[in-house]
Amino acid sequence: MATTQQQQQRRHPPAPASPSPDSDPVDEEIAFDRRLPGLMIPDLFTQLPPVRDPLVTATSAVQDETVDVCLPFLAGECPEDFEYNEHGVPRLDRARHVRFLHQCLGKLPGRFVAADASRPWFLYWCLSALTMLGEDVTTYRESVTETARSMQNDTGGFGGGGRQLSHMATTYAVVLSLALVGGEEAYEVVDRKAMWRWLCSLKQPDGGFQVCLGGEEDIRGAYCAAVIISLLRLPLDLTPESPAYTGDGSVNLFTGVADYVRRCQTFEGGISGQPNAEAHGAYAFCALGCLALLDHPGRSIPSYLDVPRLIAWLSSRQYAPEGGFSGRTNKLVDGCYSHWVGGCFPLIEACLNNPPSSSSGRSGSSGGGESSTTAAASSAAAAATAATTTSSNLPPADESLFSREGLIRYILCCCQDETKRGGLRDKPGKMSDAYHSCYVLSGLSSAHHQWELDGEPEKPDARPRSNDPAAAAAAAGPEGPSGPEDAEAEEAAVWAVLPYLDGLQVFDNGDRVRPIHPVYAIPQPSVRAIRGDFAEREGF
Ligand code: FPP
Ligand code: K
Repeated sequence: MATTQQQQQRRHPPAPASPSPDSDPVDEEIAFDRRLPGLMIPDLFTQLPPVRDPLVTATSAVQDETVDVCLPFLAGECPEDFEYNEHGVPRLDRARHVRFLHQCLGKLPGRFVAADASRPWFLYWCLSALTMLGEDVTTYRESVTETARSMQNDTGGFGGGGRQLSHMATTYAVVLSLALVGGEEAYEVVDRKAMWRWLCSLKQPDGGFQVCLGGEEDIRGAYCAAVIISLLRLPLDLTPESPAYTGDGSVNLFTGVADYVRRCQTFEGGISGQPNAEAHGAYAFCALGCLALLDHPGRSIPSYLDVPRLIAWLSSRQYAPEGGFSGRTNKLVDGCYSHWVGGCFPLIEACLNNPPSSSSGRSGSSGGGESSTTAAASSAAAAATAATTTSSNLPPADESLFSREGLIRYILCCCQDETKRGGLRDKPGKMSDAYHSCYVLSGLSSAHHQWELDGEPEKPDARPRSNDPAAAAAAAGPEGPSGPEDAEAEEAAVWAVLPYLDGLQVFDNGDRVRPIHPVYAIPQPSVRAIRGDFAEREGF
């Protein structure tokens, strides 16, 4: 543990001496922590920021406490059985995390009765985390398929368990879980026609979605609906029973969604759950994911959001010395925001670096790529992109828009449970759980990879672009590299992934986790498989 003197030193770092004319400029720039010989850890991650607000409040006090619990982990000082590399970064403890996650999929202790309605979430969190760790989750196919079946309602959608009301979040979690275990028997559980009717009943005249019948309308509803519609390739037409139905074919499931998302951007630049509420990182991810499904994200994101202000807000979520992200202004870092906030950056980077070619407009289909596109769908898609700002109007992201090193340090140093228990967590002192394991690893995956967008699916360069075949294979996962034959011509954008190789790599090569699709948050091959399966079906 850090001594009190060391902690004092950190709290009041000595004022940097003004550089003497003959001092080495390189030395000034890279000031490694000299108190821990052998470990190369920049001061940024071992000291308090040089500028501090002297006003002490409840908020600043908990922030200081958080830094105090994180610093020893970041400085390579504890716990003793963490094996730190020369950068002061511990290994990813795969074996323990895998064991923890398998346990979470088994029988849980009685106190988990409070989480009964979240059972679909436990499936998704564990299956997704295991997949990112390289585990084969098809062994769960049968049990997940049967569990999902028991959660489905005849009136469409999935509840948190048998005889529970269908909810957008539990339905999203079940659909993703079925996609993760994969296979026709899993996909076939979904009653797509009932699902479509149920989604229509949740669609609101202002463009958004309620999360359940008579429930609240928020941006989670919009994102979950877009993911479900896209993965299951549901038609966009509205049923006459839908609250948003107009009768003249001018409105469909995607109409007004982008505008609803626009209304959720706040004065801070971040995104709130509903218009006129507080910006929160979880909703920023929902906003970007949702827009990315409505059209090529290089068009839809800059058309509906003030991207520079959003980037400023997202960047302000990353703290030093912790390196991790907070969910909102004046709150604490939490490992789960590695995904909710960290997962926004690859999406934005891809948009800025691969703007859609101005000539290639929409091909007339929904961005969700649904196959039975109707005239209404096309007109909604056109309406969704009526304002056509593209990312070509914004400067490219020449460098990473966030500190990948900082996030990786926070995750590997502070978010791994250091006991035999395993699993990943919010911050030191908190218990690991399935939710944090999933989203900490999702964030790690975002830090480990970079995504590129190709708006013209027919082009033969949709495969991972890398001169290093091993790196390309690693990025593609065990299913092998994605060839152009996988590109779905009706998708608004084709995503390609590369391992992120720029800058200093502080983690060990074997610790790179599998990539997940930046929008669906499951591996790209799983997305292709389920969408490919439903593409072949006529109607329902
Ligand atoms: C604040 O919690 C948290 C929120 C306001 C939103 C949380 C929502 C999600 C994590 C996921 C939504 C997305 C989908 C797809 C369902 P807090 O006050 O405990 O935490 P904080 O202090 O870090 O803000
Ligand atoms: K929290």
